[in-house]
Amino acid sequence: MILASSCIATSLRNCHVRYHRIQILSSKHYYTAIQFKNKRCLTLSYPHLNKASIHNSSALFTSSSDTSVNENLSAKYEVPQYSKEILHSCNQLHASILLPLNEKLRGPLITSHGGNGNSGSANVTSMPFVLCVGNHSSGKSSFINHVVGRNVQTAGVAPTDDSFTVIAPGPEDKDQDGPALIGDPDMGFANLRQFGPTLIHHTCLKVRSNLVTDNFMLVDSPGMIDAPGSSGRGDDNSSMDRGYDFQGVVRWLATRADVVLLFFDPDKPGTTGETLSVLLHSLGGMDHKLLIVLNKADQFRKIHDFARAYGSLCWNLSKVIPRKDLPRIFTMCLPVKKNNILEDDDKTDASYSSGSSGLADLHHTRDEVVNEVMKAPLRRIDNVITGLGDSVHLLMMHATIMNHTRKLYSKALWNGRLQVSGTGVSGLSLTGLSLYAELPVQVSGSALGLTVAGTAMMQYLNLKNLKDMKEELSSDDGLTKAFKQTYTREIAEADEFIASIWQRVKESLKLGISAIGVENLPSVSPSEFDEMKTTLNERIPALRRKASASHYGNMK
Ligand SMILES: Nc1nc2c(ncn2[C@@H]2O[C@H](COP(=O)(O)OP(=O)(O)O)[C@@H](O)[C@H]2O)c(=O)[nH]1
Ligand SMILES: [Mg+2]
Repeated sequence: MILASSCIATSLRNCHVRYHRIQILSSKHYYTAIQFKNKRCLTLSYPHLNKASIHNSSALFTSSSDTSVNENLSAKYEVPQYSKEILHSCNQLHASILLPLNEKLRGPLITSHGGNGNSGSANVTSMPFVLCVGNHSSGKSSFINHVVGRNVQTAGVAPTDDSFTVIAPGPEDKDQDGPALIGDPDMGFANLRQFGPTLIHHTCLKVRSNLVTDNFMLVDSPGMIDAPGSSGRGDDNSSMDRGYDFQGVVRWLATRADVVLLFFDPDKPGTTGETLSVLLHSLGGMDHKLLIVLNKADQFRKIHDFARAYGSLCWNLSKVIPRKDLPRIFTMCLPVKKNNILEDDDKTDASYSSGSSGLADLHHTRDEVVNEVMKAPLRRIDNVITGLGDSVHLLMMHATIMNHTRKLYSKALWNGRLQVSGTGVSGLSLTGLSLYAELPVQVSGSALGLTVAGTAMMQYLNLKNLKDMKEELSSDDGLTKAFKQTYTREIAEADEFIASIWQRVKESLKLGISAIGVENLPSVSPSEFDEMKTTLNERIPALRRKASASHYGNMK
């Protein structure tokens, strides 16, 4: 350890880094805390390092200088040029193909521009970001401080924070309140306005300089808690307990986030109803970017405690994740600081040497989670492409069913018109015939009268029929029927994907149809459908290929 410490110290000195002290946190894996002169701490871990390789540790700092330790860490995750092109293409496709059609059909996509100024996409914030949600006091704020390498958020056992805080890198420290954050047209949070003034006053922006992470933002959220009197089961009322739709806000943020962390802790391993409810209602369908974290695992003193907490968490998760295979739970802990000095090294040797090699594993898992978080900028490319595909699927189903509804209505309309005009024409022909045959004028008069009455009756019945049809077509049952008629094959094959898209589309479809009116539904041209199909079948796969690691490898 002394050897490792002195090697790193020499390396830092050679690179002119001004540090205050170096601590080796674990003897099994080399975890190193460097405290800089400005009191900031940086924890580095080298799980694959052994005593031989530690001699060569200077390689780790080859290009380090006072400012470049942080730069090197984040440069590792810098967004390459090709991904900027992909983001640009996605935004262009979104703006040129999807948004105009979505506007025309009152579709399910968000059209008001809350995105960054030049993206043209409302689903993109100005920078990638990581969302932290979970029980109160589960370590969300501490984790954020750990990742950014600065004490930005206040951490404490009592519920310390009731706001959504966006932590963004910037040239100098600056705090802004909710109205400034949401009013900023370039940040991409403008659409949060829809959740009302209470939410706006419960958000804030903290711009901080010298963060380890300078290419993505982090969003800290109010800790979840079952207030006395609330049902805790996430029904509509408890969702509004905070004065705004908490679950809706989490869903809004999670949809746009590049990584979502859901924190639990040993005290309340999943027993907070609000957390489970958020998992069910707000984080559904986000499995690809959701990491479930059981933090503060260093607090377990006995294996039984751990087993009970882990079992309880799995049991609770299984109630809201209806799958046989539960997602991975990242069991980890954070270095607890006292007087700004990292403290968990003595625990390592004292409490974990006796049989359980736990703490080193917990640290290792924490590093895995940090690694995933650091990949947020790279994940953004995949997320944006996924988001584009998702938007096309939603809009395509919306357009297909709306088109079908329009056709059903216009068929009934023309049938009715034909019947009315048929009645009129045949009545008039009979009248004409009676005149031609020089039948008594009373006969011709009655024929004419019957024609007028019959036509009027037909028209009345026709209008009534159309009115009933309009109501039926825009009702829940009518829309479900239209869905079944248009997606017969997929339903027969029990296509879960199509079923999930339908669940998401049906409410906005109903709203769209009633806003436009069944009689005014616009038609969707074959070329518009073709554009969507080409985007789905050719353009998006091409973007995926471009974004894939192998392609990146080829490009180099
Ligand atoms: N022992 C231990 N304490 C932790 C850990 N993470 C956070 N804490 C402590 O738990 C308390 C609550 O943490 P905080 O970050 O405020 O939780 P939040 O409410 O989820 O933001 C603080 O006193 C932290 O120091 C951990 O991994 N182990
Ligand atoms: Mg907090």
